[in-house]
Amino acid sequence: MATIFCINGPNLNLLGKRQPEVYGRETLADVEARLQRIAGEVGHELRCHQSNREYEIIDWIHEARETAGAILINPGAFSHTSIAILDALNAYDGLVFEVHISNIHRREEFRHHSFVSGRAEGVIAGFGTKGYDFALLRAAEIIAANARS
Ligand code: DHK
Repeated sequence: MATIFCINGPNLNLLGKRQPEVYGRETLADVEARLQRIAGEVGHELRCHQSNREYEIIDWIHEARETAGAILINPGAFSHTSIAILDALNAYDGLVFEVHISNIHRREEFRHHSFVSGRAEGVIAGFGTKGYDFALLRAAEIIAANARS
């Protein structure tokens, strides 16, 4: 059994309430409950965090260095600005999956580039909150394959 972190960045605490036409009507609690169920089914421990503060996200990535086999991360707007989050992920040896609820490539140009993408094993955008499920299942698949080899 591995530990997997799910880290959500700024404004994702308002999921379900802000711009539902972009981010949907599910709350973060709804999404995290579903992810916990999926993690249980595939036999992993999931730890979910959300913060509007860049340093807290960095601290959780540092904590993952000692404890987690994979990080699922939606850095929110920090995707487009934060070299510090990229540096923290570069100091982490496990799997990284980047999730965006919306299709950032169909939105404003400033959302098209993410500093995190070059570090991630996989990037998912535009699948709504289902993107977290896919990222979690893919992380579990790679963890299982690595354990076999
Ligand atoms: C979430 C945000 O808060 C935005 O700042 C990003 C991302 C897109 C998402 O689609 O989940 O640009």
